[in-house]
Amino acid sequence: MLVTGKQILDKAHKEGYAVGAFNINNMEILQAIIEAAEEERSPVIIQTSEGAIKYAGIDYIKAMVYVAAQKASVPVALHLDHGTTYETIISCIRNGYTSVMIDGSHHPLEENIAVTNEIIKIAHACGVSVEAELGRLGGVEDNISVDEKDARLTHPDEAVKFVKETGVDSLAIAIGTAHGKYKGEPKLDFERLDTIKKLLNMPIVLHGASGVPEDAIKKAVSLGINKINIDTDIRIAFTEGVKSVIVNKPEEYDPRKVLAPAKEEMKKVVKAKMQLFGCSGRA
Ligand code: PH4
Ligand code: ZN
Repeated sequence: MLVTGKQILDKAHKEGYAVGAFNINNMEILQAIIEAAEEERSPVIIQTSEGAIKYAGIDYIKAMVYVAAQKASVPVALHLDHGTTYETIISCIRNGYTSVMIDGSHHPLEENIAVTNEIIKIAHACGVSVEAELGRLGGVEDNISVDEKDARLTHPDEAVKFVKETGVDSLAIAIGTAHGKYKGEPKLDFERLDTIKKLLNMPIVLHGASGVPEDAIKKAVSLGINKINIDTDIRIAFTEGVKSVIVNKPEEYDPRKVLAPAKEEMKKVVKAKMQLFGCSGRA
């Protein structure tokens, strides 16, 4: 069944677990995630970046996710990940997304509040949930000093002001994770997370969670993370699955047989994440 992001995340916040938000770019990725959610009896957030929309087309994405959600017996939300332009966000609302992210994290605080409020006014009037971001995630390739990295992390007082002046449904915070493949081991600022969660008492989002060690994820969930974004780990599973066929059966030319192991690999990854995040059995 199709639900809003808020319906899924308010329950996770109340009951103290996190829900996986998995990025999709094509049908096989979507099917792998939905099958995993059904088998785990888990709520799930299907999300698409602006890049995914450009790649697949918003009409294809909407049609695929709506079919999947209508057939599914678990709650499914369709979410825009890192929306940056007014046009994309409005287009997602018009196309039936049940949740959108307005990423104003690159703006100064007041401007981030202003662009977030502009989206919230429209989204909430349409019954669509809104995620915003405060603080800057590192790129894994970023060659910046420790002080500079610290300065990018979410400031608790700013988070309080941001939520008070926007009324956003969930907030993505920067506590040391980065998008993409990590070179070293990420160090998460758990004290900062604990402080922010206690001050805000609302659903908190972690981006860049692929490659973060399991014990760090468990601790982050125990301290109040309720939505965890995973993309890179699914990309790796997909590519490894395809590679295994290309390498082991170079004579294979049926796309269905090339993609079947990729789907199985992705499904395994998603199921393991659901168990780790604590959303298995919560549907
Ligand atoms: N995301 C995924 C962003 C994907 O433009 P694009 O399609 O490459 O964007 O928002 C995450 O937080 C996932 O982080 P991960 O890559 O560490 O899993
Ligand atoms: Zn992200």
